[in-house]
Amino acid sequence: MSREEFLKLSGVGLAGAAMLGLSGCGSGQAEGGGGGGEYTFRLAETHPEDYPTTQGDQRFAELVNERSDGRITIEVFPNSQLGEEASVIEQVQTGAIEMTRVSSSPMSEFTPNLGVFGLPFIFDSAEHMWDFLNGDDGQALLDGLESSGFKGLTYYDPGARSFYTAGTEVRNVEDLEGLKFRVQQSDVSVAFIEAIGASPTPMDYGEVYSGLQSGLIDGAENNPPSYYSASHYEVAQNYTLDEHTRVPEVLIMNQNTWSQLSGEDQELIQQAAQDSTPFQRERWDQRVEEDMENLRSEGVNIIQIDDIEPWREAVQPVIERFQSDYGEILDQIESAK
Ligand code: GTR
Repeated sequence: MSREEFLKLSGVGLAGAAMLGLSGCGSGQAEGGGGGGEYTFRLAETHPEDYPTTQGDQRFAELVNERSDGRITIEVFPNSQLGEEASVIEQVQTGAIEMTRVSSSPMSEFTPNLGVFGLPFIFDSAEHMWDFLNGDDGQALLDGLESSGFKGLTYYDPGARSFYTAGTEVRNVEDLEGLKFRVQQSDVSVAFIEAIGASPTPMDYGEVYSGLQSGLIDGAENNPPSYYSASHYEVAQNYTLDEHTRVPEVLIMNQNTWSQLSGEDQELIQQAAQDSTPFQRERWDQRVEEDMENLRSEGVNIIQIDDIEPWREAVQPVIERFQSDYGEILDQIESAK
């Protein structure tokens, strides 16, 4: 749903959201734990239980539960049980689901500014990305989610996305030409793949395995934990570590549900979300190491890229194309180096 459609519908949507978000939860004062009503919120997650983002969600839920003395329960639903990301985001926007952890790429269809993260090679390293996200400009982007009906709670580490292919080995940027790649559902992801002369197919994460298996697509791109945990390496054996994007994960909540909480509860939830991020980042780093090892022992053909310069040059047209949309944020990212 676009922002315009959302605003048009919000009269109805928000009333519905209020009922759904807070229904069946009872209310009343609890002792300690900040005081306030009792709530149960659902949090949708794409990944399996042992994946670092899910572990971050779980830590967030535990902290909220502890600090509210059991008044506020967050139920984490892993494995896309509540739907694929694009549909879940829409449901969080209307309030049918209260919370989710998703990638900024599909979020950019709802909050366009987040599309900047789909642009290739804008961060030099994880450190550069975190310096930006933890600074005022990164926080402002998260706060900007409010304009499309979301409360942005915190960022999680997304690692770096790289290409993987079935068949063709990609050693140079020219090797991408003519290949069909699955992309996340966002305009910027589509434009990026077009700019390198390949052909983009936006599709849900849950369909990538069968897309690779059937030959509908030649490849996809993701970080090592996703490539490994979703078993995509079984049907796409070449992994080209070009690390083209770092697309932050975001933990978000329905804005209307958020605005009905007391100030104390808001602070409690906000703080718990922020406090879950260092834990998620630690798990992330461990998991990337483990999964690179797992991929090696599965016999995946891992292709290191020694000189990334030709890749950077090849994607310049897409950076220029989005200059008018993201120029200011790109400058902020540049100055966070
Ligand atoms: C993963 C991300 C997921 C999902 C997936 C995808 O890296 O954690 O939330 O967006 O990529 O490519 O769809």
